[in-house]
Amino acid sequence: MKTTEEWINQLRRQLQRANYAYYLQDNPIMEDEVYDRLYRQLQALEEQYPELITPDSPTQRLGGGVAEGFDSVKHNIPLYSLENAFDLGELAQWVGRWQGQIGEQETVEYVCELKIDGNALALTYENGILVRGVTRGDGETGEDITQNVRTIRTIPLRLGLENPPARVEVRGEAFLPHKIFQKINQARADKGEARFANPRNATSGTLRQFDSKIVAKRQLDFFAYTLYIVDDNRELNPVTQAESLSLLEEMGFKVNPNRQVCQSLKEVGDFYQKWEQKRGQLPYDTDGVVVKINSYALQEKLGFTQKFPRWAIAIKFPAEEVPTKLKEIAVNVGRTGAVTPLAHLEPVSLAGTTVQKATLHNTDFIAQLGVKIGDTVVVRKAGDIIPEIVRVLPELRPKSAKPFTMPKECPECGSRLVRPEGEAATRCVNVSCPAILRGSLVHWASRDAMDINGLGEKMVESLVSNQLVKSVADLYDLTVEPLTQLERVGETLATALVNAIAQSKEQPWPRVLYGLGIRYVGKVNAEALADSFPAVEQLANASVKDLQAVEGIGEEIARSVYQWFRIEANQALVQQLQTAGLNFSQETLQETSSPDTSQEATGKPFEGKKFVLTGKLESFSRTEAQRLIEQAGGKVTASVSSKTDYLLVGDKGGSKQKKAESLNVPQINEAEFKEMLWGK
Ligand code: 0OW
Repeated sequence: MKTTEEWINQLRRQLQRANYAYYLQDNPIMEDEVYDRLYRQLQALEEQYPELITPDSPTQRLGGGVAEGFDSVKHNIPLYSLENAFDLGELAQWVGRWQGQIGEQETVEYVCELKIDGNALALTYENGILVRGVTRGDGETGEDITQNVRTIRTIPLRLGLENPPARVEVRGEAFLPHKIFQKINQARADKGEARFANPRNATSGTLRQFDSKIVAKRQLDFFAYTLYIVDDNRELNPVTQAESLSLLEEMGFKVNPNRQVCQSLKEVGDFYQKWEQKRGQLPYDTDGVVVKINSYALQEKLGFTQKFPRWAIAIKFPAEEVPTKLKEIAVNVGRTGAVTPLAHLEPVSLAGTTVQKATLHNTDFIAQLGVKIGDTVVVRKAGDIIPEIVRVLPELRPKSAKPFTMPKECPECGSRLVRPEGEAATRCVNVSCPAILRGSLVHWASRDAMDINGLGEKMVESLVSNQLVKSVADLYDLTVEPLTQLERVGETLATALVNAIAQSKEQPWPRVLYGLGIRYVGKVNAEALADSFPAVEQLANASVKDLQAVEGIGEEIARSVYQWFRIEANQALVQQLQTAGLNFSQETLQETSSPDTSQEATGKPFEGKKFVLTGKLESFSRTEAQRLIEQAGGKVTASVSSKTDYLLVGDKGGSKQKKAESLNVPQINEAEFKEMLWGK
């Protein structure tokens, strides 16, 4: 029969193993409810026998009450900071500074570790039990936040060693993974609290919470990177940094796996460059690579300067956020007429590129930022490439700073700007505004629309500013001669461009529709609309309701299409383009003398057949059915039209059945579909 103590110890070991598997190996070994039941059993036993409670019991993670403050304590071993290098040249200089102190013949091995952008912590274990956790402070003294440190689940309360050394000092970085950071900020925003600027600030703000229950909820994480064994009979005696990192893992710590022993500076440089590119994929922030001489003997030989170890250095990644001066706010008129404020900045290097402009989105964003012309602002380059202004540094605001006011007239054509109610954007609505014209020409020629080579932004700019083109239709009246008058346009380029424009008349109706640039009508919607309305007249005469019946077309898009066709200038444009020979109707298959694609010719049961799917199918998903149809030579379109051959109806078919009935499109069920596909 087990004694109570044996039973309690067994429960503790089971729970500790479960915690390790769950938090450090992301590989749970028991269901949550099993863990909770064992946890409650342990709690009950410890309540009954409080004298049996030990500090490493899993029940002791969740600290006691709210601390009044934190004691300031002296580190047993100081926490050093790191000298910084900003590129590989400075790394070589670092080597040059200590190379003389070690024999030429000695081969130097390095350990490269990712520099986690969090908060350093100093942990002390006595006889394998965590007894203290301290913030870095100034390196000599820090704040005793033991009860908060105990809530960090990837910091073991007991070292996983059979007979642990008398004392062990561990250093590492507490941090918040991006996902957790975003959750914390969302929760704060929901409560109307200010967001943390970045995970590092959120980590230090959390570590210094007086209520450790809040800390526990924040789910901090921890990577260990330094181990000191303070013990006489040193069974464990790591002689390199690499060995210490492996030993820390054995003890039950999380050690960053993206580390590497390097035999040369070249390898160190490769490691740095690899992670400068890859770090964006990591679920936590890093701000560089820490390079350490691997051998402890060499570390001892080199020792420390006033502040840094001579045997370690941090090569920083280029900053993601930099301050710079906002010189001017100009406005840019986009293709749809939207007028967006654009910040002109003092050029600054940011993550490897020089940034001079950044979007300010709209006047609401400017108001929210509280930015003025002349301010110093912080620019960030998020994952995507467009730099963004994240905040103003008001303390650096010059007296000459002046507020931004949106112009009343369009800077391009002078017509009054409007701000449609309920919209954040201010816009120019003059369809012949050069900015709108430029935008519509670039869009018309773009890859997914008419795909006209040689008609990019530069050529468009020159055509418009030289008054050669006043609408998209004018493109089709261009001849070689006037083009050769343009700067840097010779006979060859002019001829190629005229031919490319002429060739674009072959593009099918869906591309022409997309090229018109109707608001909210993207590539997919254009295809769906062209499928449902195979000729422009049908589309132009369709009611909002008819338009909404098309798959994927909501009210907003339907209204935008309906209104577009009721604007004179647009109707005229369509006329001109039709006259120029552009396709404003979808050739139906039997009308064209297409190559013999009959079933006999290709042996595919659905060759040349057009299907529309509706309702849930029993034996296939939508995509599987679509693939089967395409493999059998058929095509699947979004909505029923007069050219649809079959409507495949799953359960609870929808509005498409009515449409099919009205257009006499045959409807088949799943069984019939299988029969057609595979015979009896
Ligand atoms: N942030 C880190 C990190 C690391 C110590 C030991 C010798 C000098 C610094 O990932 N991987 N390794 C060390 O090594 N320090 C690190 O961070 C330091 C702690 C304090 C200042 C830096 O953030």
